[in-house]
Amino acid sequence: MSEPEAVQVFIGLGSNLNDPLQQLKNAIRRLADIPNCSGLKVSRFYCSRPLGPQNQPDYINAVARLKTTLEAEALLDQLQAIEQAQGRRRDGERWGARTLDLDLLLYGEQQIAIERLMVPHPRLAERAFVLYPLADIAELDLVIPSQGVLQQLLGAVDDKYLELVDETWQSPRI
Ligand code: A4P
Ligand code: MG
Repeated sequence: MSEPEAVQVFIGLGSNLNDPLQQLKNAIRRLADIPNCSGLKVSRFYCSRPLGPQNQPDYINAVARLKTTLEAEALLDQLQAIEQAQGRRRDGERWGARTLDLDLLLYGEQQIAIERLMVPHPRLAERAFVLYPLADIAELDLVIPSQGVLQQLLGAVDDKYLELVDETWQSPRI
């Protein structure tokens, strides 16, 4: 039987608790260990003002790219296990502070709308802290199904509260 073809996926990383930059670096190492994945590529790190409740620290955000033969839900299971391993608690207010949030932003060009998984991530196009790191590692003509083309979305988003983190860390290669 032939091998299933690998799909290019993009994952959004965010943290604003317990040393956010280190949280992201630890998460990237764990992403590199997910089975049936290759081609890890990681954006630069960005500091962003919280979207949602303002009484929480600023976030560090980044985006990672993987190629995987895992189904989308199996990949989400892996992402949620990494969130758990890094002390993520889900009893806070909506959009409240978190040690680690991993969002499956894009799974190839597939659109998925089930209760536990909406892909593309529904709020991707409005978020500079997603679009800018995505543009570090994706082609600008990347199509985001039902939302548009990356370059156009970048041109329309408000980037006032986004800053690049000065960082020379080398992410693992797989
Ligand atoms: N879920 C559905 N679709 C997805 C997907 N594409 N990827 C479900 C991951 N999970 C998805 O998520 C709630 C449920 O969404 C999960 O059970 C999953 O099955 P969660 O991680 O428990 O909660 P959440 O992240 O607080 O919810 P939500 O509404 O997804 O929030 P967002 O959109 O992730 O936003 N400000 C800055 N500056 N930077 C940030 O990174 N992040 C958020 C969270 C708010 N403000 C922020 C940032
Ligand atoms: Mg989330």
